Amino acid sequence: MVSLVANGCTDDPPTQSTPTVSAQATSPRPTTPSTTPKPVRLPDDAPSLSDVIPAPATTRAADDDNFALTNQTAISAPGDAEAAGEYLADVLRPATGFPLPVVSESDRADTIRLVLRDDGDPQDESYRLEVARDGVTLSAANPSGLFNGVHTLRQLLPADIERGKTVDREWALAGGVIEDEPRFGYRGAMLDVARHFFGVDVVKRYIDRLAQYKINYLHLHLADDQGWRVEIDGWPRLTEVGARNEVGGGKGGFYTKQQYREIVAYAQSRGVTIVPEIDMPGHTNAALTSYAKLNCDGTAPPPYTDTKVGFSSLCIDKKVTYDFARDVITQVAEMTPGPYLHIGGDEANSTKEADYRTFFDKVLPMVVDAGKRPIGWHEFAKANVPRSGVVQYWRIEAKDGPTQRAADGGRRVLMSPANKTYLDMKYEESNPWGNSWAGAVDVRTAYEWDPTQALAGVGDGEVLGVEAPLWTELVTKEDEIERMTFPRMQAIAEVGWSNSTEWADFRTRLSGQAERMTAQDIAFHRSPDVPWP
Ligand code: IFG
Repeated sequence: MVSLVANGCTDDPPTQSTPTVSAQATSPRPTTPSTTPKPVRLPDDAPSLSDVIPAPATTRAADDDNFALTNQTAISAPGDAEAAGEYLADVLRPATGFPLPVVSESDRADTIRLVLRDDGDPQDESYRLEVARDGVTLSAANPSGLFNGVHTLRQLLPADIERGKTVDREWALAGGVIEDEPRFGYRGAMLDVARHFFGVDVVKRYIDRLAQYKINYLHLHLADDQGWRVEIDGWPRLTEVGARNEVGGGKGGFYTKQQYREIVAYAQSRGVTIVPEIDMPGHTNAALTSYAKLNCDGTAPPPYTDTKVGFSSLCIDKKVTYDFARDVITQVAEMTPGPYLHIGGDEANSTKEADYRTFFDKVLPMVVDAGKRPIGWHEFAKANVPRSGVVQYWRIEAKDGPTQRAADGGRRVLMSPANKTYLDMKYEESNPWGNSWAGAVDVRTAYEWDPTQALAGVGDGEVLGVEAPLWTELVTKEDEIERMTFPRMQAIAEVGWSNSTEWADFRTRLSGQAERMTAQDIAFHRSPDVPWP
């Protein structure tokens, strides 16, 4: 924290000169100026409160109460508000070139105040953002609410704010009040780093781009038939051998424990929680090719770089399988501060039904013992999922008995119906790229659905939220991640956050995001169903 030093600063409205900001503690500046700051003209390209995606719960504009962001502006973010304050500074500094010190208190008029109320339900993500001529106040019950308010504040600045380099111009925020809270607590994305590996920098950029739309969970699919992507002590061949490939025979790769921790910490600094997935007992050829002893016949299969599914299984009857599972679960959990650990469970077509249940009866307690809530693809609902468990529904049918029964027994359901949320699907049939087994998923399809109406017997009380998975059999480069993700991610983000979803309004607001995405170098898909500028 630096404190703002009163060196020659006057109480007049902020000037353009850069104030001297020093780290010495000094007496706080004189109290707020006696005169009310002059009205601030809003730049033509400054968004209005109703342009925000996802749509806030309530917005009240105050046209003559705009706030000027200048090189005198400070961010006050005491105590647990500091992380969100630092994130706000990270967002604002590059394009403005302003120092924007993050201080513990400031009585200046031109301050952006982040205020934590202590009234709360730790799950409460709501926030109140008031923008006025004499200052901005963002208040929330929890840091998560402050992060949500910062994501909104970011969108109230002109798209130039996303340029990543200094733009010499006027910066101002439209005056008014936004009171907002999410419909669902879990609004997620998934990146499959097993089929094709993507390094730390790509994942960090993905996190930054997702966070701006209040996506608050990133599920990393860390292991599959084609690759094992995270270091596990005591099992070095998982990465020495299991990480050497990817679909198409590329060089693969993996995260050291340090790199995994770096991703987790970066996500936290943007208000995003990482959900690691180790898919078992199917989708395990990378582990099986790394350790012959994990195979029932003691023979390691060759590495696999094609795109079939359902052919691999851990050996259910061998003790070593459970030593392996325990070590992996324990070590991944230890590196993951978030509440969830995803245990996979999908397409175990080479595991007998009884063995499948035996496997999860032994392994699910390991996840709980590691202090995590287990998430599994919905097939694992056939096993004894603990009440803390989450069933992730991913198919296209409107009914699934085991999922419904699990929900009836108190488990939450994470909705990822492939025909609405799978980002590996083509947007339009005519796209030469993308999968099509779940049908084309264009922006309108990703937008016009209700997660509490999609699965029989899984309604409001059972749905934890939504998640949009990006499987990467066909995704090899970062610009393909961008194309498949944006702009469908904005649709999923609004389905997860907002109560009312009105396509005609959304598509107009979405077209307004083009300049922001371009400023962030996001190679988004210019969906024909959106009126792009
Ligand atoms: N199903 C498989 C994924 C991936 C996907 C591609 C799940 C849960 C098809 N499992 O979706 O590994 O191959 O669309």
